[in-house]
Amino acid sequence: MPETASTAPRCGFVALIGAPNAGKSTLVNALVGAKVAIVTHKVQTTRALVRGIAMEGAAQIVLIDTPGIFAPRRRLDRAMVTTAWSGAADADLVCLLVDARRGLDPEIEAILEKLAAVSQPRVLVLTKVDAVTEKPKLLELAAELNRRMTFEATFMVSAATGSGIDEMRSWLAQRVPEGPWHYPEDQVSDAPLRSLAAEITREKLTLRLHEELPYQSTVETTSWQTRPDGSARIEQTIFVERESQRKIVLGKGGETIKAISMAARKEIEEAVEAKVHLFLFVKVRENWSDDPERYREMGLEFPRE
Ligand SMILES: Nc1nc2c(ncn2[C@@H]2O[C@H](COP(=O)(O)OP(=O)(O)OP(=O)(O)O)[C@@H](O)[C@H]2O)c(=O)[nH]1
Ligand SMILES: [Mg+2]
Repeated sequence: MPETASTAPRCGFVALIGAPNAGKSTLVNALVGAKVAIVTHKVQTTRALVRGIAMEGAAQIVLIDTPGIFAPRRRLDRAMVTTAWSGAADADLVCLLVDARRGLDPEIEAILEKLAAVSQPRVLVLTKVDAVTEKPKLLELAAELNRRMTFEATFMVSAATGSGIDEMRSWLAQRVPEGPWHYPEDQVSDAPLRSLAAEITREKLTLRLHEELPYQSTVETTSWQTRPDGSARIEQTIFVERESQRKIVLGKGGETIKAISMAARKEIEEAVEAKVHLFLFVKVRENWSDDPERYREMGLEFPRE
């Protein structure tokens, strides 16, 4: 290959879409090689677009993590699903992620139907292949999906074992268009640290209280001060909808919030590479999921109805 062809910079936007819990955020983190998006075992973890930046040779791959696509009911659901599709519409390439264990179910069918109207080139990614023991099943699923829709390529990946991740990154690096990088080479995400910090706390909250509440809570960073010794003093507010939920978040004698705070602080410290003093406040805001201000904070468009 002539030298210019391999060294000319390339840069492109690659959207990852799929049903809730398909493994989108986990795959973005694996491709980037750093945690830029939060992950939980719960559906509807990701709420707004998160961009993770992967570098491979002369290529910068900007991965757009999107909220899962499902039949929305509530206002927040609608905002999330609209955002997911807008992520696809703005990308150079769209990757459809399908949890290999689940296969082609009505939820995926509905996504395929809408995806047909998206004009960008498509790539199929079967995720969590480590969890599928019968390999012929994977091939069958890939063949079936390829019969249903044209994909430029099909990948079978496991973020858990790392299988298929390097191949996918290399392929994307070749495939994104030639052009200057959009971000500095060492940047892994476009999210400001204050939103990453809020997301980390939301992840810990969700992991800790998944049975009791989390969908109706949201976290905002309200203050961030760098102290003379280089440490950060961060205040965050957790919004819940009822007094009973506030009590759950606090826990007996404040035990629960303390545990959440400790886990979040540790991870925020890693992200900002500095000592962190984290102060969490829990506020009851009855209809926060109908409040436009909360959507702005999350980076979501507020659905009018
Ligand atoms: N076994 C296995 N589990 C995985 C793999 N990738 C993701 N998971 C798990 O699947 C669950 C969902 O992962 P996420 O990355 O949060 O999924 P998502 O598609 O971003 O979900 P939403 O943001 O809710 O739409 C988590 O419990 C992950 O640990 C994988 O390669 N193998
Ligand atoms: Mg996600």
